[in-house]
This record gives sequence, structure tokens and C-alpha cells, in this order.
Amino acid sequence: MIKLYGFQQSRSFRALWTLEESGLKYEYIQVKLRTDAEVPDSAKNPKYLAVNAQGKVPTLVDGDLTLTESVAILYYIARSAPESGLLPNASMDVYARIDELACFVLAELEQPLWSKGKHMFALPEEHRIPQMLEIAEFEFAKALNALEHLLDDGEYAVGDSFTLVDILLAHTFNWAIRFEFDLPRKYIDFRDRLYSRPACQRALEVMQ
Ligand SMILES: N[C@@H](CCC(=O)N[C@@H](CS)C(=O)NCC(=O)O)C(=O)O
Repeated sequence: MIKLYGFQQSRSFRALWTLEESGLKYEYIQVKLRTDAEVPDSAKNPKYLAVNAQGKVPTLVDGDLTLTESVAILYYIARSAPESGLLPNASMDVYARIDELACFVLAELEQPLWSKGKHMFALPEEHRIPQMLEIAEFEFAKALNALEHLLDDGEYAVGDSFTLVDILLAHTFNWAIRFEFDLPRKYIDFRDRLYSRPACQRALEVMQ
């Protein structure tokens, strides 16, 4: 059975939500970030470092396969459950646009969010630079302008059905809202609409 290691309020949620959408059986294992290595369920404990050398979340383990990048995890789940439509049976163009958006979310949209997180709490205090918070907001606004050109007009990010890239986007918008970035109303509505999906609500309960 698939094992997902995660921590609340982190990129683990996108993987957990995707698992709930997929209908696959899985076990969710909570690890703790920002704790000492001696704590048995700490992400810094050698037991966890053996599955994820960076001590980060999420990690998915399925038999002999271990994946430590959230987007690769989403694709793996989607391909393991083709009937879920998370990666629809679609044209090359649609696939290419899903891939493009997934890359865009990681490389452009979430990068300033993580920058703010790092300089607010994640980095050791002596490495935090207060000006980075303003720079992160500037970069996020720039990425939002570009996003406008990558999204379809309909209900979903690409094409006319719910895909893994909708999870990725809604989760990233939620992250932006939590970190108090300026987010246009239409993206807040998108987050609200997708977070009301039963699978997302179940994932939120699992993560508690
Ligand atoms: N590129 C990785 C990033 C994973 C990552 O940075 N996760 C954060 C939580 S959202 C983490 O585990 N941070 C702990 C740390 O940096 O020590 C992915 O998308 O899975």
C-alpha cells in the first residue's frame, strides 16, 4: 500500500488531496518539521532521513519506489489511477499545457511564497533578510500576471475537466492567502470552489 509522509500546512497537502481524489488506498504518516533529531517522528530523525535525505515533506513510498518531489508524487498518483481523470485522456496539447502549468506553479508562483516563508520563519534567524518579504510580494504579483495567460477561461485550469494541476493551483492559492499575499478575488473563489470538493474536505480531516 502507498505510504505518504507529511506534515500539516505544507506541500504534503497537495499529495494527500490527490490521493483522496484518486480513490487509491494509502496510509498517511505524520512527521514533524522543526523538531530535534532525537524526537522519534522528527523529519530530522535518521529513520526519516533514510527515506528523504533532505528531511522534507512530502515523501511517497510505494513498494520499492520512493518519491520526494510533490509534483512527481501528484503525477505518480494520477497515473496509478487513470480512471480518476486527474490526468485526462486528452490531446498532446492538453498534456503539454498541464505540464507547463505544473512547472510554472513550482518555478514561478510558489517560489516567492517559499521565499517569504524562508525569511519569515524557516531559515536560521541570522540568515533572514527582512527586505526579502517585499521582493517576494513583487515577484508574486509578476507571476500572477503571467498566470493570466496560461489559464483557460472555464471552470478548470486546463480544458474542461478537473486535473492534478487544479489541485496544485488551488493549494498554492491557499498558501498565498495564508501568507497574506495580494490575490485577486477570482483566484480566491477558485480556491474556495475547489476546496469544497469532498475529497479535499476528507484530506483536510486526515491532516488534522
Ligand atoms: N520541491 C519540494 C519541496 C519540499 C519542501 O521544501 N517541503 C517543505 C514543507 S512545504 C519542508 O519539508 N521543509 C522542511 C525543511 O526545509 O527543513 C516539493 O515540492 O516536494
